[in-house]
Amino acid sequence: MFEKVLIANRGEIALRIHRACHEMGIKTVAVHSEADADAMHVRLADESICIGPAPSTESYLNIPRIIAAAEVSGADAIHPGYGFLSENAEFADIIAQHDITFIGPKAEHIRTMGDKIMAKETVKKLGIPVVPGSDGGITDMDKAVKIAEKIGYPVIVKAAAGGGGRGMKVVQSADKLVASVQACKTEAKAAFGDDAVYIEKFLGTPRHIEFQILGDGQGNAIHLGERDCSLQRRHQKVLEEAPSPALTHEQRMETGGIVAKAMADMGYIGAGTIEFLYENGEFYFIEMNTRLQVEHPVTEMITGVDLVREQIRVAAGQKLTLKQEDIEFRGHAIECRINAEDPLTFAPSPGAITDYHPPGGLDVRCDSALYSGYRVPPHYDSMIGKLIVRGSDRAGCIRRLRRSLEEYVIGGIKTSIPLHQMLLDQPDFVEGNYNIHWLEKFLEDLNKQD
Ligand code: MV4
Repeated sequence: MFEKVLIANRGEIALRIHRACHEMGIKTVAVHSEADADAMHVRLADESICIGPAPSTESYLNIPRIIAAAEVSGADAIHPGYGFLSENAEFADIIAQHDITFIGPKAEHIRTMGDKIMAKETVKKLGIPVVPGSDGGITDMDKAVKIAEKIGYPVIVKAAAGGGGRGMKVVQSADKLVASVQACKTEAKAAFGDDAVYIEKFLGTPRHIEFQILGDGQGNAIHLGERDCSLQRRHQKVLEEAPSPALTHEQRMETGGIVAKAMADMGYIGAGTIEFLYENGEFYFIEMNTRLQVEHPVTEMITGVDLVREQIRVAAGQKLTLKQEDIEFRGHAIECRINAEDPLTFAPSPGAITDYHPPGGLDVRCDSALYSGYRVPPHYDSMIGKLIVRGSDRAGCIRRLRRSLEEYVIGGIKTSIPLHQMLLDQPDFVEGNYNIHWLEKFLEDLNKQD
């Protein structure tokens, strides 16, 4: 097992990783920007190293500085968290060249899944259902027209190097296809330096349902069920829950089983998420994330599995000791992402925290790096915490979440807590009756009211 892990991240996820390490008897090294000198992750870690100025390109994204920090501190592994360098295959390669272990999948798998055309081709061969479409990149316009005709309009054109909502165009009819493919290619080239695009059938009202998997690269992989992440605004998740209110246990075990087998066959190491669109009882793969995700705690709450601990164990070369039969799903969990922003306009609201009182009690978890007197810097993502609550069923979980949001005090800045309180009172939400468009529609209607 590792003796010392460098945590190449900040905020709540840096704390989350530190906690798993210390429970395993592993020392931690925090790296931080000048803006984060007073951050909680720096205070808790056994050692800390300043790696540069506030902008992430000069600190949390700066590979040479992070490698230097690992060498100086003698860390034997690096955990990238989420965001920043977590899905950078080159970073994983460079770490390996320095005889340090990257706590994550093989660079080859990060690279494959980073190219959305290759990702789709790979998982399709492994038996995962995908959205009908072009089976590879668009090479000529005649072929594009034929494929779109065959799958039927509307279609969506996506950039191979995109993902997470970047580089997509919906095409309603044949007369717009050629121009849209051309525009998508031009924009993809400018944004990602890669003009490869592909076509898919456009699904009108799907849910976003993702499966959590764990693999050890030694032939073993399991799934830990799904999370429903349909409540998003501008491709940012706002609230996530597990299990999805839309699935039966049989559906969960069927698709989960397909996904786990595919990951075992691939030799995948570590934690991963297979994202699907779900419509009319069918799953359609869209993307795979080769990292720990923000919303991983909802899975931890209902399964009792420590996902970060498992990531560290398999990265150290240990086999998965968990078997699929060991995974039981207990009750329901919901996560509210707490952002430092105006709950209605979404304008960022950084600044000094005057009071901090997180809620507590049975099955209430607050993952946050905030403390009273901390200043939320303006340079990074606005997410300052996550409230994750479990209940024995969905209704009980919602009641406990209302109570917890009511207790949560974050003074000095605006937060998204009032938005969550509104959401929990919407009949559609309470009934689990929502898809990927529900939240945007809800916010639009709110704005029309005043
Ligand atoms: C789609 C789609 C409809 N049909 N693909 C957006 C982010 C990226 N992960 C994939 N996305 C979508 N792909 C097909 N074939 C609709 C979306 C989409 C979406 C997906 C998940 C969550 C929120 C979304 C909001 C708008 C569009």
